[in-house]
Amino acid sequence: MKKILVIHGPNLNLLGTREPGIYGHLTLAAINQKLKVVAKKHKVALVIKQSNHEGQIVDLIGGAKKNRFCAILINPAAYTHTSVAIRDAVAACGLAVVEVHLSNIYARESFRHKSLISPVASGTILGFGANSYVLGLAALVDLIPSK
Ligand code: CA2
Repeated sequence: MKKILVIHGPNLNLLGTREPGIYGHLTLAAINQKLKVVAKKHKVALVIKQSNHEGQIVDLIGGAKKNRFCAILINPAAYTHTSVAIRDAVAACGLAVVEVHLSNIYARESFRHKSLISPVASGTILGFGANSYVLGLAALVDLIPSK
């Protein structure tokens, strides 16, 4: 079965506990559950990680191909706007990568208007709450090479 790596960036472990007006009421566990349902439908396996540490996220992305993942779904969270290291890891990983965001970053503070990741991602889906992940995973499944 094809394996997809899902990476949740910093502070996404706090979902559902604070700022529901921006990020919704669902916890990260609830979003992961939704993703597992979609993955089952598409007959792909998911490995889901959350990290608050930039270097750890770089290592996950950098090791993905060697660890036999065929694609990556990532919400880089605040690192979206700051991390050249994560951008370089995405650009170098040799896999399809879909970037997702719960909120519409372009409708928020100006410091969130720039994503360093979008130019090197296969595509970006944002602004649909937890559904961004669901849509992103479906789009990613379509990008996976069939062999
Ligand atoms: O909209 C998104 O998915 C973001 O990636 C979420 C990040 C934010 O820095 C990006 O600009 C957009 C923040 C994730 C932290 O989420 C929290 C949830 C509850 C309480 C505090 C933070």
